[in-house]
Amino acid sequence: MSQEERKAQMRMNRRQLMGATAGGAALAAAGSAGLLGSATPAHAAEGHFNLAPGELDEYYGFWSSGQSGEIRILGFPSMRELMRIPVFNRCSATGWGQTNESLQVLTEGLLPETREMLSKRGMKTYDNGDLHHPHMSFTDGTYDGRYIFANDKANTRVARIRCDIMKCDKIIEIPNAQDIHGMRPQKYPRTGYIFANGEHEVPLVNDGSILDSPEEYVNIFTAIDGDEMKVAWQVIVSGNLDNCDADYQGKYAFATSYNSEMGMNLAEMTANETDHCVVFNIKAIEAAVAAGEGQILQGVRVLDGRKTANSQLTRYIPIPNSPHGCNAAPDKQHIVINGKLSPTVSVIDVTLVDALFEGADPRSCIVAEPELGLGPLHTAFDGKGNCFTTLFLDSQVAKWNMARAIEAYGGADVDPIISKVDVHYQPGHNSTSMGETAEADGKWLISMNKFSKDRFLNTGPLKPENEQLIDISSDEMKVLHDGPTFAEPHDSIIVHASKVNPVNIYSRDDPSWEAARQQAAADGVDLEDGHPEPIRDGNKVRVYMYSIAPEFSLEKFTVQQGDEVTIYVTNLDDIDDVTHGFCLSNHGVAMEVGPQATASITFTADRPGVHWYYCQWFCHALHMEMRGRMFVEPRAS
Ligand code: RUQ
Ligand code: CUA
Repeated sequence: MSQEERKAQMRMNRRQLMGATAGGAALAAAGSAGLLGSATPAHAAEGHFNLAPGELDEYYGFWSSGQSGEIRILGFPSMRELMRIPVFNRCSATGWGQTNESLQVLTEGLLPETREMLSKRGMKTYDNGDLHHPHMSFTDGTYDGRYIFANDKANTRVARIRCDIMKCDKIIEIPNAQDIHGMRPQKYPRTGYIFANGEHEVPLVNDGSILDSPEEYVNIFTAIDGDEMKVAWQVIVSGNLDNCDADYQGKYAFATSYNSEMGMNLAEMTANETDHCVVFNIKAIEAAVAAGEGQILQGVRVLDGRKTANSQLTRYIPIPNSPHGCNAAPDKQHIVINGKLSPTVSVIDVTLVDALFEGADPRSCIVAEPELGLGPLHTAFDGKGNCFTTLFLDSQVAKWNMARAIEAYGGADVDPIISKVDVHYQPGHNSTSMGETAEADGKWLISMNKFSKDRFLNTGPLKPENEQLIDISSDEMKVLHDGPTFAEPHDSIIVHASKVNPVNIYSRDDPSWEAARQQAAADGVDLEDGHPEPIRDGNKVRVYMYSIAPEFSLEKFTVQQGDEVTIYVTNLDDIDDVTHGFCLSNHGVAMEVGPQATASITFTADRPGVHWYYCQWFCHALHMEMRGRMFVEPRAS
């Protein structure tokens, strides 16, 4: 039978079964309901979060997962988890961290010394991460639906997620820095740069020649070119960097900095009454890079922006005390710096920042410093002049008015605080709907609480976080919903669904499997036709098959014990929601193959015998029958 006849027969089987069996009919119906559903306008009136079955959310929530290393997509405000995007973690379901395509993403941006260290441990890449901050790319001050960027505090990396397919396509390890914490995209004119804070200070060439000499440690602020996913430049700073944000003018980036003492233990780190917000002057930095100033270290231009350098690259604004969150308001004019150990937040007016670079007192750009309560960590905005600050120690969110805070700082007898609401318990980040863009809409606030204690059934010593949905459409904030989540969503963004337009099936031209395409071409194989026999190349064997529900094009193939086998599966189904999988029994081999995608996986076949492979993604009424055999011939002794 020719390839074309074989495919025609497989498609025929599929159609008959889809039409004839109850399971098939149900599957087909589910597919079309999905299509209709996405065409139905989402409706979520204010206060309307308890969606009826089939009703769609008004927003996407992109949630970090902290030490789980992934990104989660939630429907918002229903708070239903829709999807997980593996990034820095290893994912059993999708094969992320095992497929050749994901390993390319996970390994190509590693530093050479990291690769060497890991290979000595038999590893290709890290399999953990600590993903704190997911943020979408911007154009003209609002989300543009291209990418999500996210940091890995654990292994000093920055990742990019493509929003068309909701998969990670680039990860880079940041040289010279240690532990990327705060991370934000440039808001204007577009992203552009991704600003990434190196939190933990280390010797600038951290090769063991300097150890316990903290006075020689530095912190590094990094700008990444988000289009190329390459480091553009780095600036050495004084003090640890915590969170950051960019202005709406494209001129400055701001980073909170604690431990101006450069202490090595808690007492030393918290000794000073004030620390800093560091301002980075993007034009001045770009000019210094163009002029070849500074030094090249690990292939990156590194400039000196320390306090002692007295350069035009940075300014250090004194802020009480160990500030944490750094949030640009949608009024495009104010940056809120959250005091953490100080009960205050400090408000910077960006229109007064130019003067700092002309010699003005660094504090002259502070236009408000309201006292809100204990432990202010992060602030979100409603786009109507109000701000919402989490108070970690008080377990509250404070709603306060920016204009009134500025008047009060000027001496007027007004109270900027509008109301407070109890949250359960110890809130860290918070986000409002569209709140980190110029299109903040003032409908919803999520308070991401670090402790849930008694709010849910007891799950043993390890308890979920509690994310609380709060209606902010009126002065009085209303907690409407408790949402448990596993370790440990730090941060989230709430993006109007109109900004995000993922595809339903892959394009066959997708760059994700370019390496597979090239290998197939070199082997004279068309990925969409597969190949009836394994292609042998020494002890390397390549097996090409395609799938059309509920069949793989190969029902069996044979390799020799000890062969390094690569399986390429191309999913020829082009219907929404028909993902297949390839799972090889007793080999620890499994992957997702999306509709119209090619995915591949490489392993050593070292177990003589018969090994079934099966589709591990429920795709069809005859999904259980979607399987085949790998024969492994014993090595001749
Ligand atoms: S931080 S709880 Cu990693 Cu975003 Cu403030
Ligand atoms: Cu294909 Cu299950």
